[in-house]
Amino acid sequence: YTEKKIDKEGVVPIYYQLKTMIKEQVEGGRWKPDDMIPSERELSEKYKISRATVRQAINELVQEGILYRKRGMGTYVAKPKINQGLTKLTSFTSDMQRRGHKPGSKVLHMKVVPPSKKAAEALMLDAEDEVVELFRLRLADDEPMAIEKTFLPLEKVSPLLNDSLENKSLYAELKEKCNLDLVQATQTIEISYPDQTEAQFLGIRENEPVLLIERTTFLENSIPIEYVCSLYRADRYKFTIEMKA
Ligand code: 16G
Repeated sequence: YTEKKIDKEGVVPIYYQLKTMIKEQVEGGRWKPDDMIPSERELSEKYKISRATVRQAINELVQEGILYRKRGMGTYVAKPKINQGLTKLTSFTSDMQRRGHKPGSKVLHMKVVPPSKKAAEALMLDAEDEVVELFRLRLADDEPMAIEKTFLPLEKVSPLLNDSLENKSLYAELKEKCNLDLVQATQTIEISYPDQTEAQFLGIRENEPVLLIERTTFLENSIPIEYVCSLYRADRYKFTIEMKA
């Protein structure tokens, strides 16, 4: 492996060249998750560039979730994002297990409420019908990944109310306790920003972008059973879509 050099005469900004070099070290696996990277001073001396230039490169890599800082300690390599496929209808629990992470969830609340307009529409309910609103924080290896607000028609899922769903798979419970088979889902993904409470639950800064994901899940014969609105950490999560021509 030969070290790349910084081209000081070119049109590509110097900070950008350094940023690319650091990214390549991380992606190439030479710098591993939780490794400490050289300090600003070391990098500026090594490449004979200003500390402000080094700082700009590092700041941007921190913002992109490739590096993270520990106060008064240094800058470290972040863990790679969790990559979830969007080809199969799966649960958070099975996704995490398949990737070798320990799934977890904290129930923030579970209550019976009248459906919101959106939930009523998605679940094809009337205003008089009731829904179970389940608000959960999802964890991977004890680290917060997402918050999910799930709406389920009470009429079909009442056995869920008997037990706590703490650290349990909703999909597994729907199958076992309610005898419901989920067969398909429609999902949208867009950018959003958490409010103060949401950011706190996710352990991120307020106004750090997140992925807003809405899903409606169906039983056989297109009967809607679940409407979920979730916020996923954009610094820890990415999605892969498979396409066939
Ligand atoms: C995933 C789904 C969510 C579903 C949950 C069930 C996405 C974006 N969301 O988190 O809609 O309610 O799995 O997981 O994939 P569980 O069975 O582990 O509770």
